[in-house]
Amino acid sequence: MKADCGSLIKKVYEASVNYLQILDENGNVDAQLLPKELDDRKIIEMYKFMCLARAMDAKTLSMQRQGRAVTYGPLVGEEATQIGSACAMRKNDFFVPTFRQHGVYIVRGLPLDKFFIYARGFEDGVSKTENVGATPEIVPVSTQLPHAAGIAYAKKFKKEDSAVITYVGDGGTSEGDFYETINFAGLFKVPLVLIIENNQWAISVPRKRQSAAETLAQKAIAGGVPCIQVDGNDVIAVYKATADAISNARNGPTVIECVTYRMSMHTTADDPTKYRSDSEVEAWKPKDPILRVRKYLNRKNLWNDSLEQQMNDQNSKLVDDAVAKAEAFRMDPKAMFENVYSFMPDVLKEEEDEAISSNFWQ
Ligand SMILES: Cc1ncc(C[n+]2csc(CCOP(=O)(O)OP(=O)(O)O)c2C)c(N)n1
Ligand SMILES: [Mg+2]
Repeated sequence: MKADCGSLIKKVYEASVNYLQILDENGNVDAQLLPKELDDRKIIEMYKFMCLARAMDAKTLSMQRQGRAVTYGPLVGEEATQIGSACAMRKNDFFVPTFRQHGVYIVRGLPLDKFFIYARGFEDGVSKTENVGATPEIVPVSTQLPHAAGIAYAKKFKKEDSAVITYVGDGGTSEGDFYETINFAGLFKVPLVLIIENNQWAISVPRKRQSAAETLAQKAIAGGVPCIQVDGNDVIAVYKATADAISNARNGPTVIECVTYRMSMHTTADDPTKYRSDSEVEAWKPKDPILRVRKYLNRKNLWNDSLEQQMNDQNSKLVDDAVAKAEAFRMDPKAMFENVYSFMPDVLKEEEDEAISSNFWQ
């Protein structure tokens, strides 16, 4: 698109955005684009992680409805974006999430019971995320991005062989923090991979009402940052785009827009039937990220109903055991008074004493 300024004297810049899909809705793979390291074993592993993420998600939602978990942002429909990118990360890479990338944590090795402790509303669940190379989940939209760029800058400064992988929603790309991050990352060539998890909605605001940009990826171009748009429901394409960006991170940042769909509500505090049509949701169902991998594996005789049943049983047990452990967790009431002030004001000390002496926590 060009601004109308009469006769064009000379063109000073031109750009385009590539789109990557490797595994289509019918389970067909473009063999030429399939990364060599993604053998059958690795694809099955990604499939299992996606199914575990979905099982964990469904459990959390039902716990929230029973009053056993706090407000929760589901990930269903976005498994390929989360698991594909997480599986491309190396142990020494670092992950900076929003409030929705629960699936990435599982791949990074956060114990499942920790996830459910967090889902119950206790920060202990994400208090030691540095052990899995991550920051805790955060809710203020896009504020994680400058932090991620700063961490990436530190990694470059210390000459660490490590990339920082951060996430933002489609709505989050409208925030000033997003543009400032792009500018900083491009200028200082920090090892940052910024993944836009474009699930088409920012609560009740559709993608088209958020930006006139044809793609969200192209927002990177003005900051001199390479970008790509990917089928975010294709776990193989997301894996490849992320792995490529990580291997290029020592030269600078990349922005990856993953085009996916939020199949459920924004959070448990939201009712999407008030603002979006059932037909839109139905239209995305055939593009399901899990279904297409199952089609691919079935066709290659790598999967069948009995393996599926076995996996589902295992996932139910993993999730149920983790929930039991999380529900047995008792919070130390002191924890909520820590890390607030550098010294404890008298009024807070009184509240702490009262909290500790009450029976509420037993
Ligand atoms: C700075 C800020 N503004 C507003 C909100 C309220 N809020 C929470 S999530 C959200 C929408 C985010 O949409 P998107 O970035 O697309 O991410 P998604 O929820 O779809 O994953 C908003 C407006 C907030 N948490 N922080
Ligand atoms: Mg969104």
